[in-house]
Amino acid sequence: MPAFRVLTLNEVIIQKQSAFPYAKGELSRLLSHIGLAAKIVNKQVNKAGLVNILGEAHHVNIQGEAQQKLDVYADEVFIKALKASGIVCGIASEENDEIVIFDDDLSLDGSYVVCIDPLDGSSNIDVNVSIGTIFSVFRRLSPKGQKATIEDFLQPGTKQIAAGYVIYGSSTMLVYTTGLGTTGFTLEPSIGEFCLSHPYMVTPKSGKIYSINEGNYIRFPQGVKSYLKYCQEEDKETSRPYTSRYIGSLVADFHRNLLKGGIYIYPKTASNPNGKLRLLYECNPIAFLAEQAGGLANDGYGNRIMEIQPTSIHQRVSFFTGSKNMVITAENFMKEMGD
Ligand code: AHM
Ligand code: MG
Repeated sequence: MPAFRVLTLNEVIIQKQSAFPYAKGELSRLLSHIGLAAKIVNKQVNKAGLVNILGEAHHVNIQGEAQQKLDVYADEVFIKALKASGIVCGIASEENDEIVIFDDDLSLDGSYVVCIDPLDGSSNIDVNVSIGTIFSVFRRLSPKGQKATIEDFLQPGTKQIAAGYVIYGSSTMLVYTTGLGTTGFTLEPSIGEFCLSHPYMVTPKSGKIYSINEGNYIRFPQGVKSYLKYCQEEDKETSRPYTSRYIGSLVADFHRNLLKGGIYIYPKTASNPNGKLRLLYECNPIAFLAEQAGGLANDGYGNRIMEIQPTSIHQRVSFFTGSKNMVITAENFMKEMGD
């Protein structure tokens, strides 16, 4: 018989609800809808190699059914689940150029907007490598009862009410924060529940892992090049050389570094002059989780990611996140090289 000391996502959300300033159970409902959508997407991700779900979106399969790419499917599932929650009035998603506004009576009264990357790590989807969902929740600025506006989404990350990710990896995990620490749950597939597995996630102050796409080396700012040289130099006192690990899935790379200690860098490059990653639904939520676990998330130029005022929903930003001391050292190299 199981010990029944297992706490599920919904139980923990309800337990923590009273500590939340706007406690009316709304945020709990929203997070549990995200958990539900994650389970549906997870099911599909798990059988991605078996079913004809991969390939071109809108391609018609042998039964005459329209096939969908997994990222389009995930987008639809999360949108439906968030709409069904009745407390979200709009969504900004990586999959949609414009914001998606929910204009049914219930949703118009919703207090929240969500920024989401429904399935991040697109290059890994078709090859059975870890991918993730990343989300960020804000209270709306526009009056309730009206349609959500773009301004509701263009809030700095410091205004996030909640953020999190789902990693579809060797296990499926949901990691979230509401500003009271970073908490992780692992999906127990046989009972279909996210079970509390990482109550207080604290990232090491220093780590030994650096994660960056070194194939872009020639296009990196000089500060990043110098920092990489530092990472690779021999120095027993600081456990160098460090180890290089790069999956190419932000959630998976960040998750590993969060647990083990490390730094993730996606800098500005000659081909991506503003960086590649998106502020609203990739960097802000990851930054919130990193800071709540004792880490840092900056742009490489001494600016805190969560303090950047967004100007457009798909805005890109250069991103340095992970163990505090490593981010500080990397930014010192950037400062020294003046780029
Ligand atoms: P995507 O939103 O198209 O999937 O791009 C985001 C991904 C991140 O998950 C990952 O960290 C990064 O892009 C990898 O980029 P690159 O292949 O340039 O290293
Ligand atoms: Mg993405």
